[in-house]
Amino acid sequence: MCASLLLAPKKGKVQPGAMEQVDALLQGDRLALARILTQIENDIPEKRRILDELFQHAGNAHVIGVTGPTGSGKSTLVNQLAQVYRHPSDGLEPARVAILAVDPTSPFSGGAVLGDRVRMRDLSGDPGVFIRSVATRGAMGGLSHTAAEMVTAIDAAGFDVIFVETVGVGQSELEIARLAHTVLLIENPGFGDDIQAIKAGILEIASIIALNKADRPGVEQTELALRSMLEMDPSGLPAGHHGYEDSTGEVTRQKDQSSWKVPLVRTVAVTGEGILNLVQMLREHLAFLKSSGVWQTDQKKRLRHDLEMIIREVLFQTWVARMNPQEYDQALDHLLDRTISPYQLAEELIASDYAAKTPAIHLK
Ligand SMILES: Nc1nc2c(ncn2[C@@H]2O[C@H](COP(=O)(O)OP(=O)(O)OP(=O)(O)O)[C@@H](O)[C@H]2O)c(=O)[nH]1
Ligand SMILES: [Mg+2]
Repeated sequence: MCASLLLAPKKGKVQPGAMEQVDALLQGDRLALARILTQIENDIPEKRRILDELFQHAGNAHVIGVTGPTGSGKSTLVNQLAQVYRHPSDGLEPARVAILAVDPTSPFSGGAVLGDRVRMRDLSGDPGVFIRSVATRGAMGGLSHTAAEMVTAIDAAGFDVIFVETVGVGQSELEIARLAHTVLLIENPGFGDDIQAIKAGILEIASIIALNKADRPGVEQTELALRSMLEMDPSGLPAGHHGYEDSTGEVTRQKDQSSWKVPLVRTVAVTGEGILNLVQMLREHLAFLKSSGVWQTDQKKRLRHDLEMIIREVLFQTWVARMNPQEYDQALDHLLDRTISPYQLAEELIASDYAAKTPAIHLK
């Protein structure tokens, strides 16, 4: 069976003129971008072709993952950062900015509503800003899959900076580390008394830490605590090396020989204090990625990961297509009564399937 058939999404309605939409997107048509993002979300049959087409135009945007606890000020901060990128005071060209809010917290939590209202007020009407939210939690493939495809589309549409905002729960940090070039971690004062409150491993993925709500009490203690945690990163590597899943499925850390020292910036997102400094750090991180070659090696690792996910899927689907469902079900019964272990069964099934063509595959 051919790979493109195997990979074709099966659900969703065929939209007319998908390729015309791609052309319009590449010409900078915002409506076309919005439509294509919806098509990606809905997993329409032409999604594959659309993404194939967009791929060659992507790879230029600076993708900044913004993560941190609920209500820590991510939306307010991203809003402020976007303003600075749009209206740089230092003679730089204004950047085109997109914001992708992944799984925005329930409107009932309050924070999201306010943050988003402020965002709409300050940024709406600016053609150089594109804002979109996406709910992916619980969906097949998780955050990274749909969000990564959406980022590719936004990137191809010519945005220079893409903020991807996610609440720091579950696996989302690891996923954001895989998707983003720069991970901006937002923390707030007040956890200094309880250092355990900071999630294990979270500092490892941070490129920059913003200590937001620095107008609140406890900021000195929290800053000290965070700084000492950065110093004693247990892996022995400096923080700022993104975690990602390699081809063996193991989460490893990128060793990039970097000299990047994770900066900690105090911010007050509601007043804009510290924002210029934070933008400066984001720009410095981008310059560091480019000059050190990490940008290139990271990209290659990310693409390799994507490729291997696809290959796994194709191989698996090919194998499933060749299986006799009754035999497969019987084999599962042997597992159930524990007369064979999953490793042994996998080895047997693979060996019998490929016996005619290939030597038996031995799983480690
Ligand atoms: N005092 C103070 N309040 C802030 C600051 N930054 C944000 N806030 C407030 O904190 C609340 C939450 O802000 P959001 O920007 O919505 O936070 P968020 O992290 O995006 O929230 P979720 O998306 O719900 O996780 C809002 O009431 C903001 O006005 C700050 O620096 N100082
Ligand atoms: Mg938010």
